[in-house]
Parts: sequence; C-alpha cells; structure tokens
Amino acid sequence: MENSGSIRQTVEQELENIRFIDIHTHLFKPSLGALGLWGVDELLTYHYLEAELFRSCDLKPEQYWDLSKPQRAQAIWKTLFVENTPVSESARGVVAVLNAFGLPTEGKEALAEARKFFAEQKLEEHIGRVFELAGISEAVMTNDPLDPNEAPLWEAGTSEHPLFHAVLRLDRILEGWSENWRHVEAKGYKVEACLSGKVLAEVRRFLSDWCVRMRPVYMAVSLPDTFQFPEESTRSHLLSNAVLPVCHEFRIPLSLMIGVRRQVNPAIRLAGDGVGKADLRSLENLCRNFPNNRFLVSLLSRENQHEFCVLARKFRNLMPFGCWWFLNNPSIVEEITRERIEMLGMSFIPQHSDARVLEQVIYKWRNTRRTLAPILANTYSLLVEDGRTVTREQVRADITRLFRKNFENFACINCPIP
Ligand code: HDL
Ligand code: ZN
Repeated sequence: MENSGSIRQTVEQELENIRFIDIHTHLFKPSLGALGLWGVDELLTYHYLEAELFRSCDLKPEQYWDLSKPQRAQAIWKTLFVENTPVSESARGVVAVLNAFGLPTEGKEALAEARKFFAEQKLEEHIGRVFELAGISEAVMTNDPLDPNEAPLWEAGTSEHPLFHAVLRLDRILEGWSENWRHVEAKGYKVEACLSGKVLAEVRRFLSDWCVRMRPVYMAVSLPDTFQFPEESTRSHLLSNAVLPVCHEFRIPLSLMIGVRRQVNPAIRLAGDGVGKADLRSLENLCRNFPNNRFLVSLLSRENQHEFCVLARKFRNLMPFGCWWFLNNPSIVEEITRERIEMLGMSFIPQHSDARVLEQVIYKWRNTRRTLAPILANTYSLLVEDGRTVTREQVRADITRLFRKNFENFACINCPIP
C-alpha cells in the first residue's frame, strides 16, 4: 500500500474483519440471570443518560427515583430524544443501537416499538447477534464475591460460557474492609478488622478459593484519585500481603482503575461520581516494588495520560488500557490513542467498552472503530512517508495485537491453569 487512500481503506477493512476482546465490562453471562441488563429500558436508564436528563428537564432527582424503570426510561426518551436532539456520545449511542436493529430512532412511538422488539428476543441468541454486530468475540465481566445477589450464584456453581470471562472485583475488600470483613468471616474465613499475619493468610485463602471458583482472567479494583502506595493503611497492607501474592500465584494481573471521585453529587446516585487527577508515583512504586506482578491500568483523568505513557515506557509490567468512562469520547480518545502510539508503539490496549447494558457494545465498538481508523491510517502514512512499505498483513497483525494479543499475553489467557 503506497497512498493514504489505500492505507485508510485497508485499515478500515481490517478493523471490520477482526473480532476484538472487550476486556472490561459490567455484562454478565446468562447463567447469572437478572444481573445481566439488556433491552431499551436499560439502555435509556444508563447512568450516563440519567446525568444528562437532569440537565435538560425540571424533574428533581428525588422525583425521578420515585418513578418505575419504564417511567424513568420514558422520561429520558421524551427529554433527550424527543424534546432535544440526541447529540451526546451516550444519547447518540442509543440511536445507533436502535438503528442497528432496523428500529425507528425518533418520535414518541419509537419507544413502544423498541420495547416490543426486545421483548421478543431470546437472550442466548440475542447475545450472539449483539456480539456479532459489535465485532467482539468475548466480553470480560466484573464479578463481586461479596455482592449479596451475585456471590450465592457462584457458590452454587455456575456454568462457564464461551463468550464471557470472569474477573474478581475487590472494591468491597480493598475500599471497604472495615464494614465488609464480617461478610468474609461469614463465609468461613477467620478474619477481623485488624490485619494480623493470620488474618492476611485467611484473606489470601479467601482470594485463592474464589480464583479456583471463578477462574478470573484478572483481579480488579477501582481506586480514588487520592490513592497512595505505599501508605500506612488497610488497603495498602491488603494489596501487598494478600492481593498481589495471590495474583502472582494464579499468574493473573491486577487491574487498577484510578481517579474516581466517589459521589460528588450523591443525589444522582451512580451518576454522581466525578474525576480527579491521580498521583502516579503510587503506580510507579507498585510497578517497581512488585516486578513479578502485572498491572493492567486505566486512569480516569485526561491530565494523567501523558505521564501514564511515560511510566509505561519504564515498566513492562504496566499495561495501559482503555479510554475509561469520561474519556470515552472521540475528541479525547483521539488524543490519548495518538500519544500512546507515538510513545508505546502497539504495546497497549486502546479500548474497552465498560458496557453495563448488553446492546451498548454495538455503539461503543462501532465508535472505537470509527475513531481509530484515521488514527491508524495516519500512523501508517507517516511510516510510508519516512521510507517503509506497509502491508495488509502488518496492519492485520498490529490490530490483532492491540485488540487481542496484548490482553491474551498479559492476562496469560492461554497459560496452563495453576
Ligand atoms: O468502577 C468501574 O468499573 C467503573 O467503570 C464504574 O462502573 C462506572 O460507574 C462506569 O460505569 N463507568 O463507565
Ligand atoms: Zn467499569
């Protein structure tokens, strides 16, 4: 390929042909039942859209929370899709999903027609169709061993599903040990609030037992912008003496998602979280002090991204991934992805969907392909200008590395189970 036109066409074709691994979602395999959200009422009551609703109508949050789910969806459809033009990233996403299924995307009646369509779908085959439309081969879940609704399902034994991988989510342990240690104790582990050597050994046993039960591809935690390591804290002791040793034993990475400012506005609940710039010295200390652990990391603040790339150049056990949450907008995805390619080549994972509702993967991955095509095409055009030829095989290998192999290798997906 010599000219930019043929390069762009080849990049678009290869992006279309390759099935990606969605490495962080809040989707659930069918055997986890009602935890899995799908359909138009769930799409409309996504917390991203709830935040946007309150900016465009007189409904007070407390009035909204008193409504039923269908009434909330109706309020959002009326406000953001009928009375206003759905131009935000999340609102346009719903339009893209309805359009992908050939459903009407505007007018008062469109909601009723969408509800009828989704009510007719059988979940198992619907999942297959949605993943096909999204161009993903599998999705990585978020599974909480202390969630009162989810844990019993795993403890009773759930079937594996070829399209879903499990993740052991640690927020209730690392961020809420003082109020949650009793739930670990209730499951038969001799733990208490204070972290003695014996208690830490029991936490390791709890984590190991859940690794055997869930077979997670990584462990994960979402951390505030104020996260510090090392520090004299329960979180720091649990990380050093329980979580990281068990991750190492099971050869899985620890995923750190850093930068959330929890409940900036509690009145709007899940939509109420904000963002803050993190101190990356803490991440640097983790990568340096635990060279045999692997860290799969996403940062929420745009202001952290350049320093993040520099840090990733220093530590091969640090894998940047995704343009997370408030960063998953084309204008910012472009900036972040270009600086990652410029500093890290193809040794990072550009995106995850963070989907909470099944059908969101359709628009989130369509947007990723649409945003990445010109970035990758420009990358190859510059290389041609500077004296290298670029072949379709190279483009295919690079995209496969970005959206599959980097994760498979880093998470040791194909390694023998310890
Ligand atoms: O902690 C996380 O995994 C975040 O992704 C939160 O779930 C957040 O609410 C979210 O949905 N972001 O997209
Ligand atoms: Zn998430």
